Amino acid sequence: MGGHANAGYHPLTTETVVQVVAPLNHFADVNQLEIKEIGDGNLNYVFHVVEPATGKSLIVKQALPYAKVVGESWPLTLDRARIESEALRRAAEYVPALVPKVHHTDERLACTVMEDLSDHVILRKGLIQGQVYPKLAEHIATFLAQTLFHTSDFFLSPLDKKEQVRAFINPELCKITEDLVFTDPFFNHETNDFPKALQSSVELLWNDLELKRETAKLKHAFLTRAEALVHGDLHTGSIFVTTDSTKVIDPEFAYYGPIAFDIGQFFANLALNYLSHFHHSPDPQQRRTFQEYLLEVIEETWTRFKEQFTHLWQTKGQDVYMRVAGVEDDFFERLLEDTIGFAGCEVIRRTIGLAHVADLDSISDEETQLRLKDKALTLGSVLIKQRRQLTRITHLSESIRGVAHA
Ligand code: SR1
Ligand code: MG
Repeated sequence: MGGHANAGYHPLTTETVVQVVAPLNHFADVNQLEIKEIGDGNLNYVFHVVEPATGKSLIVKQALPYAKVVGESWPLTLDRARIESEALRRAAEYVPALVPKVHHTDERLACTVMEDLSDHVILRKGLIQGQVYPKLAEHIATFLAQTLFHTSDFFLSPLDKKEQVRAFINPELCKITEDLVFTDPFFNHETNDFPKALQSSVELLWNDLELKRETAKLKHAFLTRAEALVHGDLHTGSIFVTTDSTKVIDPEFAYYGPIAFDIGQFFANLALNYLSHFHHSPDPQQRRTFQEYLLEVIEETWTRFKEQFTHLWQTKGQDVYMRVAGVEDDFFERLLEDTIGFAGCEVIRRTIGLAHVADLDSISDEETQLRLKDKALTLGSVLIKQRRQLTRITHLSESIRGVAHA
């Protein structure tokens, strides 16, 4: 259960991290390292280890036996370090350029030593600043198509697939998502966090029976549909970027779940960024251009994902039904519907749940922040309830545009 440390586990400090990196022979002189704790996430320590003389560097990420964002009162399994490191290695089999290289895993200390990506920025930060990343859609589409296809029953034998399901059982991290994404925001729960002035909109949502019935279906899919090894937390804070490089990080929530969940989370975070540009881009022309760019990323990601997944389906598909006319169309039809539904849940939880996004929370003007959060709730609700009518990816863009500019 959560919180129980492995024998020999101890939280690392800037003084003791050297014991982890020394045996790797990566640095010329481990007595000359500069080490800083730079973790700004919710759950882990992240140490940046640099050797100034050679310019070499590494990241040491260690799981704590509790959620850092809440404190020691929220125990959390250290097994998530193993899950993260194995998920990164699994992804590297298909998309080595799109994940950080793992140098070493220490199960006793629940830590992973990996490539330093300090020359990249967190995508969320870049997007808030209005930066355009021309390769983003292509890279994320590739990441999604390759990792999801190759870990699914479309590619693996049923026996191998079930071995993988077993290896990636991640009940405690899944429970966080079940609660924080699919349950708490839809009820009057103590983990929720929203401004008082949003109370009436939130109560409308809590009293919306149709919304709850539809969200229940999406939660059930998350609980039961072991389709592929999903990243499980693919928001824009889990992606590092430069103009021509993209690296997906932090798959500690990875488990066998619905393929649509990763795609939906990515789209939701782009939609939240879209809304936030009513504040972050005061110039109307610049704002319009940037917001349209975000919708292009959504559309291009879906189109490229579908193309690549289709190619893999046709060239590497293992199941006999994959060659039956119409099966592939049925798959993509349901995938888009679920993607839009999961995106709606993510938009709502990032607005009124426990874990928010800087895109909206960094807006200093309270009235603007409130207005945009209200729009986010409307958008989330529309996506969940109308997902069956949104049968093309352009319908998703139109919904975002429509709610944002209403
Ligand atoms: C207590 S963890 C809160 C959130 O942070 C992670 O990145 C996940 O998104 C989780 O829901
Ligand atoms: Mg994370």
